[in-house]
Amino acid sequence: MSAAATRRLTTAQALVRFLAAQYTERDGVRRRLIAGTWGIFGHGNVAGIGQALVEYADVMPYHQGRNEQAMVHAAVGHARHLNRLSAQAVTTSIGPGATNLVTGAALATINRLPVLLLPGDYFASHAADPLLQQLEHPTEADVSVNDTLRPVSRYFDRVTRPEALIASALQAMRVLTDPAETGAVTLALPQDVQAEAYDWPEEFFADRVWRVRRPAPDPVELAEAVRAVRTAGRPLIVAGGGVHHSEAEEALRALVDGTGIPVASTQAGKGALRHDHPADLGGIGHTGTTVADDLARTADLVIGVGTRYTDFTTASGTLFQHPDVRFLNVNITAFDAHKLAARTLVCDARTGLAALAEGLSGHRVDAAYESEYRTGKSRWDEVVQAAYRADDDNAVPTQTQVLGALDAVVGDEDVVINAAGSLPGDLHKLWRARSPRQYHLEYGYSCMGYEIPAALGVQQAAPGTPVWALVGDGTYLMNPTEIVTAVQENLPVKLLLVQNHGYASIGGLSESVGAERFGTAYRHRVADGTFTGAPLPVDLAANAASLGMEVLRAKTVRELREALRTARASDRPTCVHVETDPTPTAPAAEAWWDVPVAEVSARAAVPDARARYERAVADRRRHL
Ligand SMILES: Cc1ncc(C[n+]2csc(CCOP(=O)(O)OP(=O)(O)O)c2C)c(N)n1
Ligand SMILES: [Mg+2]
Repeated sequence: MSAAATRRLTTAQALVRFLAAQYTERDGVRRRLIAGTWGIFGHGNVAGIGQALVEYADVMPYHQGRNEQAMVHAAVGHARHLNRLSAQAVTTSIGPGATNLVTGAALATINRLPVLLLPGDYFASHAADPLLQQLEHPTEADVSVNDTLRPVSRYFDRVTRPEALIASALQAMRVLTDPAETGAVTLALPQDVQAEAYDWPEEFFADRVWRVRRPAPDPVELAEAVRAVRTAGRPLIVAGGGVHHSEAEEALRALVDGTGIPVASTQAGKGALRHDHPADLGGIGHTGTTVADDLARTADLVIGVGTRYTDFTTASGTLFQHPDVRFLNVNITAFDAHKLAARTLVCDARTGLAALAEGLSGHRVDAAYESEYRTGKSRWDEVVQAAYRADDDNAVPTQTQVLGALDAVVGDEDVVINAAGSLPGDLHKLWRARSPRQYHLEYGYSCMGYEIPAALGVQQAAPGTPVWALVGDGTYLMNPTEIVTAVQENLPVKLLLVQNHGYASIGGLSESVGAERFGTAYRHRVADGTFTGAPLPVDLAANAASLGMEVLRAKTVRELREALRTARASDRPTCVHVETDPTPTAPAAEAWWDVPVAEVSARAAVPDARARYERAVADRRRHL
């Protein structure tokens, strides 16, 4: 009997070799599962994974990031743009490099997007504790700072012996490619184990294909779902991110064309239908459109497709007000399908929508209902036009005029990325999504600083596509570092930097809850101790230029349009810097958002805000 073939490699070499041989497959299309590895090196990974990456540079592309959190954002942007069919890995040192991953991991897991995290960890041997940057836990000796990644990871293991990698790496790939379980996956890698050699079975390195499944609906659930839709008078579809992850946009359109059921979308779902489809009502909830929210208030059947029903979508439990409203949730994750005591259809979105369309053949909503929402939709189109319109081309633009200018220059293929500030609300209400991949809002975690690194990941996933990162000044200041990476990697991302000297979003929120805009403006401190002096003399355009970007400063609507056109055509990373007129031109919120107001206070601003709060909270319903 001959001994099975083995290969003697370090644990780190074996992992990199293994990752380079993993593939996903869905609908007959095969892709690299781990398309590349981002890394910042320190003593926790330089001699292990770092050495392995140079050894296998021919099969595992390496990208040099500036900040660990940002590397995760880049990987997440990449995975989202490719509908979760390809991910990237992120390797870090031990200690601060590793804990810098936590925010990115939370973002990935909350948004159900895959990323493989490879932080360095303490010596498995504990030979020379405490090593540099090691947490010495006085009572739990196996705990390291990497344990902070457990609650934000969908799979976590610390690989304390080389051969333990085999089972762990396979489980990690299973979770990354499971559409119901995916999120951040962490393999913490003790430093000594990374460098240790082992005789690996050759089969470990063979090409391996992970089929991303499309589970079909249960026939009983399907029959009940069809009956529920057939008997509903005012059905409304809420399209969430799952529609995109499943590439269910055409199946959704076919269902809607057949039945006339209108579609409102969450931040993650926007673009599920093209904006000019007669049944597309735009965004729903706190940042929704009038037509979508009016229909939501009166819907008797809400059909959630691939949605988590966050508080923005449900207006913190106040939106769905029909006395007999019922929910039908199509979701691959039973956890989400059961929300709001819904009737469930636990399956892949595309498969489920196609099955529903078949079961509903010949069924159509009332003509009166269709004409009601079509009228509402055309009224809303006028609201968008008004918010976008600039009567004076030589004036400083308002924020909605900035969006109007961008709307005028983008094509169907452009990708617009945003995550936090006042832009997400304006975009959700106003943006006219022209293709399924265009509207890239990270609103599961709404993490300031996601936009620029995510643009790098999207650009890597879609070379040649114009990719725009929209960032406020606060967001820019939080995480501009990956501009340097864009320059290094020749990624011609476009940065639209909106300067309004602070947190317009939180300022407005603060005012509405009696907190008097405290700590939300970027202004000098004055004699009375308040930040009410002149705006700070920061020049973010000069800052972006200093990091290597081409920078265009737009002072008027006309200059902005010109700058956006130039940026779009440029093959260099380009920043368009625009100062905005703070006059609000966005339509007001149609629905509530629960931010509790102080019940007692000596300050005059609070009692009115609290009274408004109590009136609003009285509308909350529990759907049981
Ligand atoms: C990492 C992080 N910290 C804090 C917040 C809370 N927050 C949400 S929006 C915002 C201000 C954003 O400011 P800016 O980017 O200038 O946008 P603007 O509100 O002015 O439109 C803050 C602090 C957040 N979402 N993410
Ligand atoms: Mg701002």
